[in-house]
Amino acid sequence: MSLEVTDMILEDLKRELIGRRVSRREDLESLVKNSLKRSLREILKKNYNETDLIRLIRDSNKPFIIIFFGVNGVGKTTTIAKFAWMLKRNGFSVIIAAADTFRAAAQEQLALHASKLDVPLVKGKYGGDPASVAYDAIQSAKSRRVDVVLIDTAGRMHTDKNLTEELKRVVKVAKPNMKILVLDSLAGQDALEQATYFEKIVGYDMVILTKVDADSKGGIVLSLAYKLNKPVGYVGIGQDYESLVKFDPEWFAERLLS
Ligand SMILES: Nc1nc2c(ncn2[C@@H]2O[C@H](COP(=O)(O)OP(=O)(O)O)[C@@H](O)[C@H]2O)c(=O)[nH]1
Ligand SMILES: [Mg+2]
Repeated sequence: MSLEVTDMILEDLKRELIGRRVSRREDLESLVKNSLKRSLREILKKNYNETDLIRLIRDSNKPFIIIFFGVNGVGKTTTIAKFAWMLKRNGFSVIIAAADTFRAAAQEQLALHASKLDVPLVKGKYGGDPASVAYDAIQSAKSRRVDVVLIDTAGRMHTDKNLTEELKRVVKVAKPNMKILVLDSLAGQDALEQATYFEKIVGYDMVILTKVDADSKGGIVLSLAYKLNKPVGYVGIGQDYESLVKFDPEWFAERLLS
């Protein structure tokens, strides 16, 4: 958790607790813990509007286009597979665009998921133009009347200027209905830096926080809510398709203190 957020929570606690009369029978520890929980919950709820993605897609023109980005290894590809699974379960048809043409194995990884999920995949050549892969997938979705296009992209850092320009171009060509930043809960304060960077270059509507099942409390969520006004829509809690769940502020506050 960042120093800034910590300070804010401490201030909150002071306001709430200093000068308060406590009866002899009251348990001090649980009194403090409850105040702390209330404070965390308030921050987590600050910008939280429960995005009902399923309804949003149902009510939108088709195809509904979602692009996923984030640095290498955060879980973009896995999250897209989970998303495809969830969307199919809700009755939507899905097509995946493998617009990560940068890493040789990336296309194969997606192809494996696509065949397991029985979802069509549009691939590009290794080193090819990711924007044209996205474009082809969207055209194909239009002609086949597919509901949702999920676009996977190559991982990138702010140090890589080419990849930054490339992502901007993919976004420009695809004109997505929704942009999703994928962050790894194990990245700690680095995740905040990534969130700031991607906000600057392309912006995004939602964050998905992965690997919350690993040994991490995910304190980054507090910074995201407090500093960037960004809601976390879903969290990844495992490697299988079912392990993508809606973010729940109550659950998260509980978890931070457990
Ligand atoms: N435990 C756990 N592992 C995850 C989760 N999401 C992704 N992973 C793993 O993280 C690794 C990198 O994922 P990948 O989707 O290839 O990341 P990408 O480079 O961003 O596309 C893989 O081994 C995934 O199985 C999650 O929610 N929990
Ligand atoms: Mg990938």
